[in-house]
Amino acid sequence: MVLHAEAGSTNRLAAADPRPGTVVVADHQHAGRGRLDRTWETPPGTALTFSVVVDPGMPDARWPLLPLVAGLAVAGGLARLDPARLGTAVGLKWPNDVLIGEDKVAGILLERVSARRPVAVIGIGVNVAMAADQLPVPTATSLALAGVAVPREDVLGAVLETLSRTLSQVRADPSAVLAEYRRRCVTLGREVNVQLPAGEGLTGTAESVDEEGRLVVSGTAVGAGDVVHVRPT
Ligand code: BT5
Repeated sequence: MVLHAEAGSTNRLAAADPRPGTVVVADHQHAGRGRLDRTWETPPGTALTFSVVVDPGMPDARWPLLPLVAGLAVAGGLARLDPARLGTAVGLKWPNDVLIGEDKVAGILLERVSARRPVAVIGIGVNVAMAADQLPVPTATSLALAGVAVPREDVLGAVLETLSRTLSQVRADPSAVLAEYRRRCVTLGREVNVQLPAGEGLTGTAESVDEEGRLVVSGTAVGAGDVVHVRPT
């Protein structure tokens, strides 16, 4: 475990020396990255920002499951911190935005890095202690705002534990992990608008998550894209 008082992006640091098992934590991250060149913003002292290097030990064909696995692990780790408040309140927006109610409490950036063999750098940001006026965007929330006051170390411990367990499970029985994912995924059954990587949009009902981890929207399987929940169906 490498702990930095301050870092630009823990994903960048981890990717620079991607040894499986490495965990890079920043007390404050000042140039956090989201997907597609977006930014991840966290005021000092309020968030957990870290990256884990993982050798998934899975064939390439199963790599698309990893973002879902990471999301499920983070959601499960947060739920365990306070089962009464968070047990069922923590949901996943496909593929891996971690929500409390409709708002994002944690984000995940998973990157494939080629070392001796390809490894995954899994970057995780959890909004732990932000007050309402510290939220970077109106669609964000924090554990504190959900009534859960917990030290960041406890969040790190819980998430690392569920991540390691969920990775072992997916190697042994991917279908069982996908079944658990579907139970946590609040996108299913909703009307959604998906912004596809090529730029076009797709609107329809999120019907299922298939065995490859793709979201099926009104009959079309989508492997990557940004989902907006339009309204409950
Ligand atoms: C993500 O991207 O959600 C991935 C975030 C990953 C952050 C971790 S922190 C440790 C590691 N090191 C890094 O550099 N990154 C990882 P995406 O789905 O693209 O969401 C980004 C969008 O979420 C932004 O454009 C904002 O709208 C919003 N956002 C930014 N900061 C946020 C926050 N703290 N909480 C909730 N939403 C936020």
